[in-house]
Amino acid sequence: MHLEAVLKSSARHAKPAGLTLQYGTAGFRTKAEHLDHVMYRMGLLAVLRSKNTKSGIGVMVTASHNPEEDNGVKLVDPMGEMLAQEWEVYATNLANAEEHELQTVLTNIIKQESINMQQESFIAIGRDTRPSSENLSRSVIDGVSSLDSKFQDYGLVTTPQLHYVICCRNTNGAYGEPSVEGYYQKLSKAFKELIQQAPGHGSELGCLRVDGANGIGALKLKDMEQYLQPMLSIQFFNDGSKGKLNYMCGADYVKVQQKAPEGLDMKPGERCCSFDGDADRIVYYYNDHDNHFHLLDGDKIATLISTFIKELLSKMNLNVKMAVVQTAYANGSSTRYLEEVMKVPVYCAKTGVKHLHHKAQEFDIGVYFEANGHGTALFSKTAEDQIKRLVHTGATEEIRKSAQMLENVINLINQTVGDAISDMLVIEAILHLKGLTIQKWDEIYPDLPNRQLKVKVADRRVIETTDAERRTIKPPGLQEKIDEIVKIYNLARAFVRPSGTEDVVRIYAEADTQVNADALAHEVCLAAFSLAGGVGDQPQPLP
Ligand code: G16
Repeated sequence: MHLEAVLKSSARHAKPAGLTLQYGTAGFRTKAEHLDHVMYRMGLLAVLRSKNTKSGIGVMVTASHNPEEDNGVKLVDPMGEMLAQEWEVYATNLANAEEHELQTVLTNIIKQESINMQQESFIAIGRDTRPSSENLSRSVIDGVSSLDSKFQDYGLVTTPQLHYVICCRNTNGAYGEPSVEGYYQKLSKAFKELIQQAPGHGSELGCLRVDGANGIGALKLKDMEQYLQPMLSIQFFNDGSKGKLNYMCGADYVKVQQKAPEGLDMKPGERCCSFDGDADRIVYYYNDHDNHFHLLDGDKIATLISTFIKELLSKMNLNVKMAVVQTAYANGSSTRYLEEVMKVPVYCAKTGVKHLHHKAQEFDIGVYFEANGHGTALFSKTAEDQIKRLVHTGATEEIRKSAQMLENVINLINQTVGDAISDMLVIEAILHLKGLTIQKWDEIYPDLPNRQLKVKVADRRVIETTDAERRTIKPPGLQEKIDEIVKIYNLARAFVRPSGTEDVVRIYAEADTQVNADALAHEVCLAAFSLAGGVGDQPQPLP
């Protein structure tokens, strides 16, 4: 196999000698200045994957919730899902090959996957608003072009918009029109139809305050706003016109800090939400009349959506298998509510949407959400067909109406990946259809107080986990220490895991009171610091 053009161009995207990177929770992620060679090579890999699957593949340049100085890349597989895990190894090998090894690594992938290099390929490229993203996406295009592949540069798009476009292209338009315009039209049509089905609640939802994390989500939602009026009026905050991406704002900040983003003044009861840096996550929140902040995270969203779907299914007498998939971060109260009150089976997957998505695909209807607000609902082909049939053939008006509502939910929710804009519209529609205020939604079940912390260690790979990341198996003694600490507190749970997107170890703790959750998180943090090789100053208790 002659790859002269590839090697020649590669010299313009030279890998810093000795730099090794790991394919993490959502692709490669690190400081932007270390990523030029990775982008070029992911352009190459995307072409090989496209030839291998005989389908279009997406490459999104983004580091999502990470600070503005970071960047990263997410690869999108044919149906809009994350890159198949078997290919993550190829991605790592390719990213870490020294210049002189590149030809061998490429040839091995081609051989191992029996790739026909004459097969046509197509790559869709998108990027977020980071200052480094434009140049890095050019490096992806260089990689794609050096293998003579067709491509389309979609420019500034949200991550879920790129996933949507890929799915539309590969289903020959069955999922929708493969353009950002097509995305706006599909979602807004389903949203409008859903809202109009609300008996006696009118068709205006009032104002929603959106924190755009100073990122791409704000830009795209502004473009879409005209399609949503007059039903939904949006007030934008952190729209990128002045602040820095993800700095003191955005879904990750709000979830981890458990407070409102900077620059957003809330009056009691006002409905607010935050997107993350590439608009694939969303969390809601409000202040009550005593000015206490209330967060409605991915767990609350999963409960709202799955309860709504379950109610419709029971009105339709439709017996399909539905489940909710969460991660170890799910608040214990949400899991109990879903299992014990809603009687919905709940499964725990490892962190990373790729894991939740796969688990959710095992059911007729799989609702998956990470507590950080990343999630969606998946409907199997059989479930979709049954629902669509009932829209016309349902025995009663109630069955037909419920089926119609569910069909609109199917069209409104982005089934390819978690999507802040699509999830927001689904939530707004459900609140409206059920006549729920954000307070009433919050009151469905009370969250257990919880705390997330992070700690820096010399090499986070010294921590190995098992049981969907709920327990550690390495370093020796850490799990025993955590068990010992957890025993002291009521309704307590805690775990430690290495992040796959940042160079930190994450700590999660929940307990009966906030004071206890904070103390538990701190003690676990100290244990991780001392047993996993913490660097810098010893973590201090929360003020
Ligand atoms: C990515 C993944 C999420 C994951 C998050 C944090 O989110 O897509 O599934 O929860 O990273 O992962 P970790 O704890 O391993 O750092 P995003 O929104 O940053 O792409």
